[in-house]
Amino acid sequence: MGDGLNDRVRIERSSSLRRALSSHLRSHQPLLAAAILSLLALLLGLTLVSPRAEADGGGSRPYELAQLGIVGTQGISYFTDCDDGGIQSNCGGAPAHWFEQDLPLPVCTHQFNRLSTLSADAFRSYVRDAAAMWNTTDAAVGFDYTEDCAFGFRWNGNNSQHEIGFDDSRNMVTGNAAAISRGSWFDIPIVGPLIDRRFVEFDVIIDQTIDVPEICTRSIIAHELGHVLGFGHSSDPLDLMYNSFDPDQPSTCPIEATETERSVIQDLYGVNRSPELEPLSNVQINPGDSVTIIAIGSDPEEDPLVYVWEQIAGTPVVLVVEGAEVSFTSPRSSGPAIELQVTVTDRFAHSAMETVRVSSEKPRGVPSFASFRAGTGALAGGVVLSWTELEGIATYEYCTSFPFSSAPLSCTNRANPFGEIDWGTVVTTAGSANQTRNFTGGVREVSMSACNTVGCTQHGVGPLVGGLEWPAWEMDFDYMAMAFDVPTAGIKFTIGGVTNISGPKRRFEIWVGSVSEPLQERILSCGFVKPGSTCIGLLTPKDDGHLTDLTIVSTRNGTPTTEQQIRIR
Ligand SMILES: [Ca+2]
Ligand SMILES: [Ca+2]
Ligand SMILES: [Ca+2]
Ligand SMILES: [Zn+2]
Repeated sequence: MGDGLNDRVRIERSSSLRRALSSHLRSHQPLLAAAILSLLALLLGLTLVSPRAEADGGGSRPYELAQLGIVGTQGISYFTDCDDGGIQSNCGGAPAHWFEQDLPLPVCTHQFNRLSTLSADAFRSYVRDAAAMWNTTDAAVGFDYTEDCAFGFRWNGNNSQHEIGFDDSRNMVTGNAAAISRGSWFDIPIVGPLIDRRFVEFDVIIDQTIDVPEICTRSIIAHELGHVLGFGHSSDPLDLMYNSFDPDQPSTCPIEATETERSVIQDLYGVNRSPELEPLSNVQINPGDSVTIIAIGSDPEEDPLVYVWEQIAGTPVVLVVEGAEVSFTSPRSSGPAIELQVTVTDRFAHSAMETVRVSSEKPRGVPSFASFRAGTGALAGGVVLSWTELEGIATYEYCTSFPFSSAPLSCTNRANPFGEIDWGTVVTTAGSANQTRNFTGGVREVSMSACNTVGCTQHGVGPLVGGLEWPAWEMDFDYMAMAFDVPTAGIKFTIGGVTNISGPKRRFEIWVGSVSEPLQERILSCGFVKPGSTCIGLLTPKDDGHLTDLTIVSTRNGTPTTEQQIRIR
């Protein structure tokens, strides 16, 4: 039972400010020991109040930009401005920050006294995500989240470990507070006019009893890590560093720094962007092959880069890593694809990631026939037959066979799933202009298979295709005919097409019929087809007329009529 004042819980980020002289610095830290006289600590907290109250004068105010020498209009203070807790003599002025030799800043988590509603994995993943988010703000600062802390079981001040943990009997998070960040720094110089400030240690302490939506727990962690980098609070309710949020309104629980906050952190540390990795192409191998993969990373600042390789799928293999290069021997038997992930990290733990799939499986799927069209560019002067591309393919195999024969006549390897028609019927005699010539031969069936080093897919069928050249009448065209029937599904397609390769424009018509009576139904009149143009006629399952023969009829005044009759069923 609460205090009964209000049933609407509101969590407010406010702060309580304390000044503390460190009392037990370890002797093996000469730098800190020397600075003991000016080591300062500040707590910035998130306070849970019900109803909302300005109990401790909370609420941030915009800092005086002129004091900080920063150009801009951000209403965001620095941690050492102590804006939320009243004026204090040793606050304000040069903002505290981490020095480059402290970066990337190692932070770790303690699970002791963890919120009962939060799993250890979820806690770690929220911290991991928040640290990664700050690492993408393009500033010369970054977190190295090292998972659970190696030393101790709960957070402690002055232990040289930057810890994220939960409150306990020490009761550091008091009243209705949700979390606090406890930072310490020293002034440079220790005595005399302030020039700079260097953070020494930060601990984030989360109340062990808060009950807020997941997004707000994530927001609290991201917000507190913002303090760790040197932020105070923002006066803009949309900013991650705003000092209050309402757990009933998840929209008040941002988990990403805004553009304004990115620019403030870049002002404080300078700009440093993330490295990039060139995309890795998937690899096809034979079982038992040795494989070497090289990642190629680059960094806008030419920071030194560190590569980490990790296997994320497939039968475990032994990775031999040498910088950007990884080698392994694949299992002797074909199995699921091996997937590797490479992460490249710059000096501030900004990172980029790529994955690569190494497969010793035959490619899956079947190329399906896609188009019959006049070739252009380097393929001009003929017809291009194309099939769909499949993933992870090294080469395609284009085959021709006699109609209704499964035995290939010839097969050739291709880089792309394209084929052409390099045979045809050539009529060398002229004859008379008013004759009609019926052709029933000269077509071949074409098909396409996709291959990697392990094997090939089944052949994807294509149409029956052929060509006619009759130089005496300037005829030069290619044509196709195809039936695509799925009897079990009651599906029937009938397709015919023609491309006028180089002859003068001719009229073409596409007919269906039987062997003895080929011209029963005209499915398309193409009109004149110019050289380089294609005409395609199609009967869908909704249409009638799926007969056994398809005939391409061509006419032109003063030339013979031709009929290419093709049995398709
Ligand atoms: Ca600590
Ligand atoms: Ca407490
Ligand atoms: Ca960089
Ligand atoms: Zn705060």
